[in-house]
Amino acid sequence: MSGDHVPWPPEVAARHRAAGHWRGQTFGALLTSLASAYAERTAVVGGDVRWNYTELDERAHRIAAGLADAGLAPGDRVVLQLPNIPEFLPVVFGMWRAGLVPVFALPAHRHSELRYFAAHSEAAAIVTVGEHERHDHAATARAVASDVDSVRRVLVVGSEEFADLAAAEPRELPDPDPEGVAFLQLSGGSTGMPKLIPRTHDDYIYSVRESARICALRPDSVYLAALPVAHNYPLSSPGVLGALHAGAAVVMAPRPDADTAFRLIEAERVTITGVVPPLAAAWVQAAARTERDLSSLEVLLVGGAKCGRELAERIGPALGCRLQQVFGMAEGLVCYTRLDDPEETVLGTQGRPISPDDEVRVVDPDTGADVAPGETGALLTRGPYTIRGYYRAEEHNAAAFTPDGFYRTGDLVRRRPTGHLEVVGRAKEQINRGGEKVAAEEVENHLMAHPGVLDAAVVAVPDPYLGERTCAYVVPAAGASPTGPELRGFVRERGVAAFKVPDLVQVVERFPVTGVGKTSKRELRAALAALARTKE
Ligand code: OOB
Repeated sequence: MSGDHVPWPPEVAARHRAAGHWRGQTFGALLTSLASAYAERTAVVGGDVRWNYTELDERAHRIAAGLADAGLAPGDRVVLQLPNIPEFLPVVFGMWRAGLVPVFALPAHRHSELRYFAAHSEAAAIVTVGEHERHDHAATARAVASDVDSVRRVLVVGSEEFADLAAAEPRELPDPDPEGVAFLQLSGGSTGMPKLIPRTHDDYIYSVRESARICALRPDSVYLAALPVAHNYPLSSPGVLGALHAGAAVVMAPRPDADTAFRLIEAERVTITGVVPPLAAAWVQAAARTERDLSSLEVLLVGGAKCGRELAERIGPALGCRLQQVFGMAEGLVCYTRLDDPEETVLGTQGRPISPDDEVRVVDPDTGADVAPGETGALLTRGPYTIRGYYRAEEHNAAAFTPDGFYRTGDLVRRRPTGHLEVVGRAKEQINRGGEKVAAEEVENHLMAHPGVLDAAVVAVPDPYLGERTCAYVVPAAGASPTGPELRGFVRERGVAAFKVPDLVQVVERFPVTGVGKTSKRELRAALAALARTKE
C-alpha cells in the first residue's frame, strides 16, 4: 500500500511515538488485550445476540482465519457494507487480524458509489448482507463484482457460506504494521465521488483512546450505536470502538428513530449515545410524550452538522442528560466540548480538539494569512490523527492540503481564547443534509448525464429540520423539457444513495452570470445559493 497514501514525515511520526500518542498497537492486538481485561463483560448486544469480550474475540479470530482461507491476503482492500448488526464488530476485527483493509461503505450507498469504492481501491472482495431495509445488498454487491475486475469474492453475512467461513479454526496470523493503513474511511466530499481516507492503526487508536477518556467511558457504560456504525462519528467519536476501548457495552440500534432508540435505552440502561442535530430534535420532541424510562442516559453527543443554540438548550431538560457537542471529520480532527466545560461553552461552541498536538489555524480564505484572534476564517488543521493526503488522489491532495501538511477542512470557524471552536459556515461545495454530506459536483455529474440537461448546479437551501436540503438548478438542453420528478427518478436510478437525490429541482432558462460575466460552477453555486436564501 505504500505510495498510495501519504505518511507523516518520519520526524513527525517519531514525535508522535515519543509523546506516547502512537503506541505501536494494531486493532487485532487491542482486542486481544480487551478480551483478557474484560472477558465476561458484555461487549455487544443487538437483536437476539449478546456477546461478551471473550466471545467477540473468538469470533474475530475465526473470521480472520476464514477470510485468509477464502484467499484474501494481507493488504487486500475489502469493501464492507454492513448495517448496525452485532456481526459488524467481529467482522471488522477479523479483517484487521487478517491484515485486510476495510473500505467503510454506508448502508445507504448503492451501485454507483460501491463500484467506485471497489474500483478505486482495487478491492479484492465485498462483504455485505442480504436483504436489508427493502434493499437487496447482496444483489448490488454481485453486480458491482461483475463490473470491477479486482473483486474476486462477495461474502454475505447471514448466509450459510459466511457461517462456514466464520467457523474456521482460529490460528495466529501475522500482525500488520501499526503504522500501516488499517482501513479506508469515506470523506463527505465536495468534488466528484467521496475521497478515500487512509487511517492507520496507530493514529486511529490514539483518537479512540482519547475520545473514550474525554467522554468519560467506563466499563459499566453502555453506548447505543444509533447512527450507521461505519461512519467515523459512531465508529470512533467515541463510538463503538471508544466503548470497547473502555470495556463498555455496545448496543446496536437497527434504526435511529426515537421509538427504537428509547426502547433500547430503557431495556439496556444505555448511558451514552451520539446523534446528528435533526435526530436530536426528533428525540427531544418524542421525549415529551414517551413512557420509556430514559433515566440511565447521562450524555448525548450531538455533531456531524451544526447544533443550533436553541436545540442545544432543549436537550438537557428534555432528555435528562448532559449535552456534549462534537465537531469532527473522517480526515482526522475531532473536537469535543468537555464534560466539565461551563454551560455557555457547551451550548455555544462545537468543542476543542482532542489532542494538545492538534494544530489549528484559522485563516483568511483568500490570502491564507492567520486572522485576528476571535475572527472568522477557514479552518486548517494538522496533527497526530489527521491524514496528510487522501488515498490515490495526488492531484486532489495538492489542493486539499497546504504544502506543509495542513488539511483544508472547508469549514469556517471562530476560535475562542480557550481553544473552543464555533463552526459558523462552510467554504466547500458540499451540502450538509443533517449530517449526511452531499458533494454538489457528484450530483451535478449525475444530472448532466441526462440527455435533456444542458447544465446543472446543486446548492443548499435552508431547511428547518435537516439544516440544509439540496436544490438542483437545471438548464434544459435545446428542445428538451425535463421535469423535476423525472430528473429525481433519473438520479435515483443511476444507483446512488437516496440522500443524494435532489430534494428540489428548479428548471431555469439560463444560469445567472456574475458582474464580469463569469459562469464558473463556483460562482454559479454562490449566486444560486444567495438566491435560494432570499426566497426563504
Ligand atoms: C463527521 O465527519 P464527516 O467526515 O462526515 O464530515 C465532516 C464535516 C466537517 O468538515 C463539517 O463540515 C461538518 O461535517 N461537521 C460539523 C459538525 N460536525 C461535523 N459542522 C458543524 N458542527 C458540527 N458539530 O461529520 C464527524 C466525524 C467525527 C465526529 C463527528 C462528526
